[in-house]
Amino acid sequence: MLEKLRYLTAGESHGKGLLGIIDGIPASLEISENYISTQMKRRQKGHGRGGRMKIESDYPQIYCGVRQGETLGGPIGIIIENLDYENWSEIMSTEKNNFSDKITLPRPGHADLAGIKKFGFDDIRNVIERSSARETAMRVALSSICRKFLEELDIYLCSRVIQILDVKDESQFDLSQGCKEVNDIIDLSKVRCQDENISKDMINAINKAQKKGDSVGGVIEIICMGLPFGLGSYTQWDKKLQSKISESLMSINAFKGIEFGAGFSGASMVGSKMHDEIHIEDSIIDRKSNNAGGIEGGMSNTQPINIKLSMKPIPTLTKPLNSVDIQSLENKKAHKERTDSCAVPAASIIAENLLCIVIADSILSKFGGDSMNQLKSHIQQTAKY
Ligand code: EPS
Repeated sequence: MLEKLRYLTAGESHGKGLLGIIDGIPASLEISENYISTQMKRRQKGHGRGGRMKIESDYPQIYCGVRQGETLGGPIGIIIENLDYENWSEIMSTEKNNFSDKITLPRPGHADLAGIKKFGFDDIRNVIERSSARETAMRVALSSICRKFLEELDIYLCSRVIQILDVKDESQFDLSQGCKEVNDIIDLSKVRCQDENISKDMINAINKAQKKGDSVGGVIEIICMGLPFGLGSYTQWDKKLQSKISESLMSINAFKGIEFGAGFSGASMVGSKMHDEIHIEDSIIDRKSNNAGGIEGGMSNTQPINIKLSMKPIPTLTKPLNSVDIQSLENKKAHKERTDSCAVPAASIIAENLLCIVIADSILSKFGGDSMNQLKSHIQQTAKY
């Protein structure tokens, strides 16, 4: 649970647009539509995306909460128009009209079946629209304000794709050039993989699946650098940093697994190999390894936070799986419509940005401050102890 920040999104995938509000950002943080737009453009990219991203500009209009390029300390509202709405205005009209076609063939793996049962709908369109990953566009817009907040405090994040289907990049994340710089380079890869040759194999795997009417998932890795000691807490279950991060990141559509540091492989290590020995150099307490992934006892320990996340293949298949017509109760093939064959690179951007919300919230929780200057002076004061 977030402690100092609150945010909500609204909007259907093919409705008029997406709305978002974030509350709790201190005053006097410099922010612009241009800055947010850079993150929006990153989310739109990636090999395997469907036709929708060619239609949308995903321009984030800052509607309120900012004046003269700086936050005012109150809620910030953002609007993103769905440019595709003009093709869906009859189907998605908020006023009653004569449109009556229904979708009745739930896609295995999608929210469709449980969604209609939950709300008592007879039309899966009502479920598809809000359960769509389109909603993550607004979450990236809101969380990129937190990203800017972290950059002001010299905290940076980067991510990469390390697996698409069975094509794996097993190398160590090379951060020698710095987190921000590495991210700019990785953004140049169509699959956000650090290795050029493996990128090609990943692209081939996506193309092969797409040709067969199939989809693919994968694994991403995120790093966050520049954290102080003690974000999160060991004192209560819902204050542990890994709990807060998991809650946020596991809410991303299609995400099925999360690991911190050595993660599942830590289970097969003995304690003396797993735990990161502590030493002191030039008065700085440091580690030579980071199997803990930057979190010990539910708190940041100044090592980079290291997270891996697995994403399942997207459930909309152009060669659909078996399903049941919920109206006639006959066995039929599942519903199909325009889809992405792989959204793993885009998901890495979404995850990076959502992690910014949790880290920003934990910083505000530990240090407090109504303005950026107050916050910075609180951080400086604490660093003395
Ligand atoms: C998405 C918009 C959607 C999909 C994708 C994410 O556009 P459309 O449904 O019009 O093609 O590209 O949605 C899903 C993967 C999903 O499962 O719903 C976006 O803006 O990211």
